[in-house]
Amino acid sequence: MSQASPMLRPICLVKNVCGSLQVCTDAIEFLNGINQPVVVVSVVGLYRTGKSYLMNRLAGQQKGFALGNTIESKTKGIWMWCVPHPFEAGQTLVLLDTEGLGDIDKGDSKNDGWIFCLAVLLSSTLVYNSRGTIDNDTIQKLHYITEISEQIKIRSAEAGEEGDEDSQFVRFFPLFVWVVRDFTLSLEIDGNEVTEDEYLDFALQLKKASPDNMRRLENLQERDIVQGFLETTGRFCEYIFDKSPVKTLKGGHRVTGKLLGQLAQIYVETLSSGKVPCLDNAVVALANLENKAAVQEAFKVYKSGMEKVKNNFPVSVTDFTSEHQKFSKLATSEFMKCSFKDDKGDYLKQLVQDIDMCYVVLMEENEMASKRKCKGLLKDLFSEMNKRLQNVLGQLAQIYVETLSSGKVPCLDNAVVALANLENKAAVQEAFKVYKSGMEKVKNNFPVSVTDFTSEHQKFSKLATSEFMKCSFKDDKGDYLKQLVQDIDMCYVVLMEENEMASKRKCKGLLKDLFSEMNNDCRMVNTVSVEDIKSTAETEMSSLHKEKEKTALLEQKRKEEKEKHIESERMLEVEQERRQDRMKQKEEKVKKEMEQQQEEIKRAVESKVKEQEALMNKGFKEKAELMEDEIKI
Ligand SMILES: Nc1nc2c(ncn2[C@@H]2O[C@H](COP(=O)(O)OP(=O)(O)OP(=O)(O)O)[C@@H](O)[C@H]2O)c(=O)[nH]1
Ligand SMILES: [Mg+2]
Repeated sequence: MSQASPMLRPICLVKNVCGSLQVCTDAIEFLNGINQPVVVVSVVGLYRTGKSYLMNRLAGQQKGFALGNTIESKTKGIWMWCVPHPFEAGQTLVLLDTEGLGDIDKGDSKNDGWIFCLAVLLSSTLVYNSRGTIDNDTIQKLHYITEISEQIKIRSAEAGEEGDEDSQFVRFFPLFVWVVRDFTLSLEIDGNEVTEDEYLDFALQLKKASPDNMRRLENLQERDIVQGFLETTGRFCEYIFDKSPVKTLKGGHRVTGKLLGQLAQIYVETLSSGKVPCLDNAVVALANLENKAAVQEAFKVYKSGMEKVKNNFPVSVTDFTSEHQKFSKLATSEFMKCSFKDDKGDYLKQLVQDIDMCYVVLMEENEMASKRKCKGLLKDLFSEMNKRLQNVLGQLAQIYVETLSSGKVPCLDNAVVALANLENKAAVQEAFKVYKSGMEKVKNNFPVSVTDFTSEHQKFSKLATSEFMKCSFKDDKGDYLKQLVQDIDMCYVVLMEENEMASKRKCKGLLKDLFSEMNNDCRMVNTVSVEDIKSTAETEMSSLHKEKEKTALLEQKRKEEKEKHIESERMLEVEQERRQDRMKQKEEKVKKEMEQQQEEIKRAVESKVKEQEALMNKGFKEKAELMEDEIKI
C-alpha cells in the first residue's frame, strides 16, 4: 500500500461557492495518491468553540487549521489534513475540520445541514464539540443529529423499506465523541459519582484558564498553558487514536484515500442537486468505479507478466499455457484484493474476457514467431543447395561461351546433357569417396568377419548412393549410378580379397599354434562365394530401406495425432483449473463480506442492548420492549 508525500498544511476539501457546495480538485488529487486505508476524524459543533484547535492537536501541531480570535466564524467549508496515523503504521489519519454551525450572521441553516451531513457521511469518528455545560440549550442545538435520519438515507428508493431504518443507523454511522470544553460543574449527578459513559466527559473537562491566554492559544508556548488543559487534550488525542476505526462502507469494505475522494465527490454532487444522500447508492456507485479500476489493474498484472513471455517467443505451447495460467491466477487475486460488491460477478467476467482475448492474440503472435523461426532454419538449410546451383550455373555459362566461341549455335538440350555429364561425373567421384573413406576405417581392422565386412560395405554403399542422388541430375538411363555401383563393387572385391589375405595370414599364424580342427574351420569361412553375399545383401538392403521409410512415416503420423490429443486435453485441464481457482477466490471473498456484515449486525445489536439497559434503568420500559422486538429482527 502506497502513500502520497506528507501534507505540510491543511487544504480545502469542500467549499461553499455562492450558496452551492464544490469539491476542490487539489484535495481529490491528493487523496487519489493515498492507497492506504484511512481513519477519518471530523469535528462539528457551534462556531467559535475551539474545533480547529482540537484538530491541530490531533495532527500533533500547534498551527495548521486556521484559528480565529474574534467572535466571527473562521473556518469555511470543510478543510482536510492527512497525516500518518501515530499508532497504526500503514494507515492514514484524515482530519476534517468543518465550518462552525449556527453563526447567526451567516443566516444559512441549509449550509449548516449540508456541512453536518457531509461530516457524518465521510468520517469514521465524529467529534461533536461544545463549550460549557451539557444543558437543555446544548441538547436543543443538537437537532442536526436528531434529524439525521431525514438528511441521510441508508437504502435506495428502489430497494424499498426494510425494517426500521432508524435502528439501522447505528450500524453504519461513525463513532460518536462529544467533547465539552471549559466544563466547570462538579462531576457528580445527584451527589453520585459519574458513570463509565460519562468518564470521557470527565477526561476532557478543561480547567478554566485565563480567557486572555485562551484567545491566542496557537501562539502560546506549552509552558504558558494551564497544565490540566494540556493533559486533558493529550488524553483526548490518545482516545481518538486508540478508538477510531478505519472508515468502512456499508458492507464492511475498507475505505482508502482514493475511495474517500470519490465518496466526497458523490455526496457533494447529491447534496448540491438537492437530493438526499443514500448509503446504498453511494456504495453501488463506488463499487462500479472501484471494480472498473480493479479490472484494469488486474489485467495489467496479466499483461505485464505475459510481456516477459512474449520476449522469448516462440515458446512451446506447454510453456505458453502454463505461464498464461500463472498470470491469470495472479490477476484474479489482484482483482479480488481491490474489488467489492461484484455480486453478479460481472466485473470478474469482464476480466476473464479481457485476459482470454489477450491470450488469443498472444497465441497467434507465438505461432507467427514460430513460423518465422522455421523459415529461418529452412533458409539456412537451402543456402547450401543454392551454392551448388550457382556452381551449376557457372558451368552452364562456360558451356555456352565455349559453344559460341567455336562458332556453333548453342542448344539447350546439348547444354543440359553436357552439364549433366559434368555434374554426374563429379557426383560419382564424390559418392565413391564416401564409400572409400568409410571402408578405409574397416580396412584398418582387417581381418574382420564376413558378416561385419558385409554390413559395413552395405552401410557405406547406401551412404554413397544417397550422396550421388543429392548431386546428380538427368541420369535418365542410370549410367552414372551403374558406374558408381561398378566402382564400389570393384573396390569391394579388392577389399574382400585383401580381407581374405589378411585372414589367411592370420589363420596361418594361428595354425602353427592351434590344432588341425581349427584349421578346417578357418578354410570353411573363406570358401563362401563373394557373388552370393553381394546379391543377398543388395536385395536385403533395398527392402529394408523401403520398410524403414514406411515405418518412419507411420510413426510420424501417430506422433502428430498423439501430440494433438495431449494438447487438447491439456487445454481442457487448464480451463478447468482456472475456473476452479476463480470460484474458490470468489467464495472466499463472499465469505469475507458476509463476516463483515455479521460484524456490523453484532455491533448494532450490542449498541441496542446497551441502549436498552440504559432505558430500563431510567424506567422507560415501554421503549425498551419495542427495542427488544428490533433486536429480534
Ligand atoms: N476558552 C477556550 N478557548 C479555546 C479553547 N480551544 C480554543 N480556544 C480559543 O478559541 C478561539 C477559537 O478557536 P478555533 O479553534 O478557531 O474555533 P473554531 O470552533 O474552529 O471556530 P470556527 O471555525 O470559527 O467555527 C481561539 O482563539 C482559540 O485560541 C478552549 O478549550 N477553551
Ligand atoms: Mg475553525
